[in-house]
Amino acid sequence: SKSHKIALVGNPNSGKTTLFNALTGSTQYVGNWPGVTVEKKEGKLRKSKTNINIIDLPGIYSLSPYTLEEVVARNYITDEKPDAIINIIDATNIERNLYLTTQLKEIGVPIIIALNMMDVIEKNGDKIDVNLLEQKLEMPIVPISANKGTGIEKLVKECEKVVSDGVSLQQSVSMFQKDLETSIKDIQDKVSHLAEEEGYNSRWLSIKLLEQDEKILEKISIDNDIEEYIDKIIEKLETKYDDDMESILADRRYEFIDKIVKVAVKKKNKGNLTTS
Ligand code: BGO
Repeated sequence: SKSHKIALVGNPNSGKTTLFNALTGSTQYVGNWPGVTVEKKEGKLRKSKTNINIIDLPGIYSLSPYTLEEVVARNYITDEKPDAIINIIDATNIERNLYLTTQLKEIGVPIIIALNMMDVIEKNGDKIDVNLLEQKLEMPIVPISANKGTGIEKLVKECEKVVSDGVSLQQSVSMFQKDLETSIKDIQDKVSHLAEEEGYNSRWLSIKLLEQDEKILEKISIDNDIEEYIDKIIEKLETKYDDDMESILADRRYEFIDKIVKVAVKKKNKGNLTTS
């Protein structure tokens, strides 16, 4: 039967190695990513009737073009097109971890969130409304504790479900403000043919062009008139927000996360102890 691919993505220290071991056991294969000395690990999803390969991507905080690890991770996702992504999140550090999630969501590959360190959340008496978080992020979330082995079976089931139901389970939500979404749409109209040729999600490509992502600009060739069109849009937005485009978009991602975390996460000790 056909072998499916699911990429494992998460921040450093989120418990990614622990989860990878729990999911793949002794079936692991270790090598390097082509051309770079970044370790590549692959393994078969254990305890599954479906033939699924888990590909461990480097631990990263975002998908910028500035570090080797981030470029390796995003090239894998955009070029190799895994069936889905397991995005492991450290639940005790949810705001910071969700930044990567917002960027993964922009690519348009189905995401399953493995919400890790739930034992610590419970021990601290904190509460995370997982259903609400699922609704707001529009992706399945499985609470787990990778080192205790809890939630792993449910995660395996979600993996099987996502590869059998295929894509279009999730839409990339419009997480930016209206003016930014309009700009993304405008660029999308101009580059949809190019996105198709390159095999990119057109919304993702448009966001990268807005950010003037150096790795994408190196890779593709855009007509001069489209380039000028995009430059004008960027200039208008940067003047309006008095900031550079990358920061404008990053701020909007954090706003999107803030709004969700405010309603879905209740900390027992709100951390006011340090403000004396
Ligand atoms: C040490 N719950 C708890 N409480 N801890 C977890 C969980 C969980 O669900 N999952 C993972 N950890 P990695 P990256 C450690 O190594 O998988 C722990 O970078 C220690 N080591 O056991 O390595 C996990 O691959 C000494 O902790 O993460 C590990 O993403 C004292 O989180 C750490 C305490 O997991 C990072 C912890 C010598």
